[in-house]
Amino acid sequence: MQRCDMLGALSDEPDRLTRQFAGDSMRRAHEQVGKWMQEAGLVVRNDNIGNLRGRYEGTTAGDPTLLLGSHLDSVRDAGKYDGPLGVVVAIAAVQALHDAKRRLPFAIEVLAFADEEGLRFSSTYLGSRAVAGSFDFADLDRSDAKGITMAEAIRAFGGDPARIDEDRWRQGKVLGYCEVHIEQGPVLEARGLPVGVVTAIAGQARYSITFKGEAGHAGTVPMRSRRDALAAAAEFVLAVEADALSQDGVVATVGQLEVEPGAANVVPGEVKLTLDIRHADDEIRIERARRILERAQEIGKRRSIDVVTHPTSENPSVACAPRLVSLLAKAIEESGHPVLHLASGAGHDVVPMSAITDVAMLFVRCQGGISHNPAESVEVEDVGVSIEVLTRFLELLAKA
Ligand code: HGY
Ligand code: MN
Ligand code: MN
Repeated sequence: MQRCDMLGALSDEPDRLTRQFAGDSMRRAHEQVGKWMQEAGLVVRNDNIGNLRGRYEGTTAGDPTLLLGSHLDSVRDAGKYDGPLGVVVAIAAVQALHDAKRRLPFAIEVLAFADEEGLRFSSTYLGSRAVAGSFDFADLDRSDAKGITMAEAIRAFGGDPARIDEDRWRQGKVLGYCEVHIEQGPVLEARGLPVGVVTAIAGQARYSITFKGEAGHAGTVPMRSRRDALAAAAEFVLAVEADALSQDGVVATVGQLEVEPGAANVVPGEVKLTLDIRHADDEIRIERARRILERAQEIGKRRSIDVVTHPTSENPSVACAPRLVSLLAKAIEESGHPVLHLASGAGHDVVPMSAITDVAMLFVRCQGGISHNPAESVEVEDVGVSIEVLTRFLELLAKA
């Protein structure tokens, strides 16, 4: 808990927790987590994209590897457990082996991923994509809000964009990737359970949509002849909400909206907004996205507003591996807790990692299901259960 508090104080902004990819606070987080990794007997290295990796060898060289970890980057004004909890719990499980001078019949690599949230470059999973070999090199040309390209940011951080391909996993057989993460939802709390096993991760697609109207004088342009970009965007935001409410299991969010020129006495000429749409079933998600984007065009046409849609990321839904899910479930039973299987609406680094290995997740109860919000919180007892379950999971895997 103290470690999450310490990481929660490492921010790019003075009065709230925002830790972006390849920024100064990420560098300080690496220094801190690197120390904890070394104390736990992990051999630490930074890779080219900016992940922090710690390796704990197995009994025999050439043993397969179990991957653990989560992400160290955050959203804006974040809670302090989304990501870091999974990293510190993984380190704690290895620390227990190290303290007992024990090695397992597999190596363990703890991956502290560089960019799960995509805050800085509207990307997703930069760090885990680099490890999984699905990094999109075109992303290196993306610029952040200050006009710094991803390639420049990586170099400034001490990484090397030209060698990201070397981050791809090449160290032999992988037994799986298992991530501990707060649930970020209300289910465990509603059921009175400390932890749960994840069955699948919902697919998600994100878009940047621009509404181009005509700026004008707020006092003189008659209402009927306006091409008000914000009025069109506002109608769209409500249409998104209505459409998502009409289909079970769909969640759709307009999280960012920028108005230009943004003056009280100017009819808005242009609005740029984001759309995030998700569903456990990819077919349904794709169909809803098509309908919602069609609505944007309809609204634009009726209001003589140009609507330009630009997909920024898309990730399919991913099923966790039954073999690992049942080992996690057994570990929970052995810890004396009922087993609940639940799906994840939130995306996680297991999504790209599922391309190279079996994946599994252990969810930890969080108060009110609140996340992506500084009020995010967990109980120390539940964190204790998650460390015990992960430790038992390692033992079960060693015997499997
Ligand atoms: O948005 C998500 O699902 C994750 O927190 N990046
Ligand atoms: Mn997360
Ligand atoms: Mn998150």
